[in-house]
Amino acid sequence: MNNKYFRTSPGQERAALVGLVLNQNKKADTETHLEELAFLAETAGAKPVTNFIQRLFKPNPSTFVGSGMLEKIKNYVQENGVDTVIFDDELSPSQLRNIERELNRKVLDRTNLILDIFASRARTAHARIQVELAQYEYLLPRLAGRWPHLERQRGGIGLRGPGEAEIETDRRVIRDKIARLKKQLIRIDRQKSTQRMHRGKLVRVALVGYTNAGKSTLLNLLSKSSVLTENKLFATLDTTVRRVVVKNLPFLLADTVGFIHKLPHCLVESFKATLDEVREADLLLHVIDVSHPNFEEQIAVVHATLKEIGAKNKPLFTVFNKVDILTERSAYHVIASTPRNPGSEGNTSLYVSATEKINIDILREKLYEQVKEIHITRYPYNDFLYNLDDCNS
Ligand SMILES: Nc1nc2c(ncn2[C@@H]2O[C@H](COP(=O)(O)OP(=O)(O)OP(=O)(O)O)[C@@H](O)[C@H]2O)c(=O)[nH]1
Ligand SMILES: [Mg+2]
Repeated sequence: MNNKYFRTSPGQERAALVGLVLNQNKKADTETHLEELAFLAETAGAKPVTNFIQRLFKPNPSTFVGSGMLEKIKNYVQENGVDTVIFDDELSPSQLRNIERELNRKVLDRTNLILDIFASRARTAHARIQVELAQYEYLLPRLAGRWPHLERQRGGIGLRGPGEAEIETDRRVIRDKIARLKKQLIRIDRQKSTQRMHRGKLVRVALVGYTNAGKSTLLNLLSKSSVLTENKLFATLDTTVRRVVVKNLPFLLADTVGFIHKLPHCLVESFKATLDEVREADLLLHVIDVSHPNFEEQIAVVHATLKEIGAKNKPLFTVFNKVDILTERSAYHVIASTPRNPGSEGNTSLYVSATEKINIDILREKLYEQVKEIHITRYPYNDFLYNLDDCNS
């Protein structure tokens, strides 16, 4: 047992985390992914108590881990009062059922956990509908035989959102709900795209990046707003658009949902309208938490997600944030591993700290230059002074 973990407040779910090291992959990578899974579990309100890691050539088709490992997990959860076992990969419906039957505990996977966090954090009707749709899409193939032994203790992580009221076991009912939610979303999407059209020709910049990188902190700083920022994953789910003026140049800056390793496809699908803000932007401001030990993988995840949503070829301005907490050793690593010519990552890049306001004036200056280049193609004969209303959505 890992000594750094201990029993916490009553009512808090105790969770064991499980990850595989596949094929020739490095164990350290799985460990980092489990650290992130632990952060996700904490964000959802659970207390991660231990990790199980197994090296396999490929996942076991019926139980994901091997039978010996499953036995080991079973003994551990029984002896240590573990309520929930969370797997770092998406489990197939049959794997989920088999593991639950064997462990006699609630079993969640990474997708389930992310959906749960989205469900508890969705504030607007739009976000709630998007999350609910993704949850039903996830639930549909997994309905039969789930959690029969947990019937009396409904609720808790993985069972919030649509699960909280009552999970209908009738697939038809769920399909009807999915159809209804999709219709509602189409209606909202239409309204949103009309709103965006009414914003006129102002240059649109969208903050993109891994969750917790500091996007909302930068939006607040550049636009003097007070959007929620938190050291938790997925603090932002809804899009906020603010009108920013640098020198005399106005433009729109959008803050939106962050990306994550293995972002569930159903969420990307149902958050399409939210991500339109990124897809339709003229310039992307990619915010990177450079203090994170895995920031390079996070950059790759962001690029892959941008490709998935069809926003790959946009001009990109890369901002390496949180330089204030870089240790000297990691600073060397960062400088050695970032492109020699930062321009090759996109148009330009810059090291900043949003909280300590390091290099923010330079960021404003660089943003000004980039936005101006686009702006003058739209307003070739005018100066920059326009009287436009604030555009918040
Ligand atoms: N040390 C340090 N912390 C920062 C900096 N910028 C942001 N943070 C902190 O990082 C955490 C996440 O910041 P947010 O602005 O909420 O990050 P985000 O990218 O909007 O995250 P999501 O909305 O969850 O995707 C907060 O606790 C911030 O205070 C920085 O430059 N230095
Ligand atoms: Mg945010």
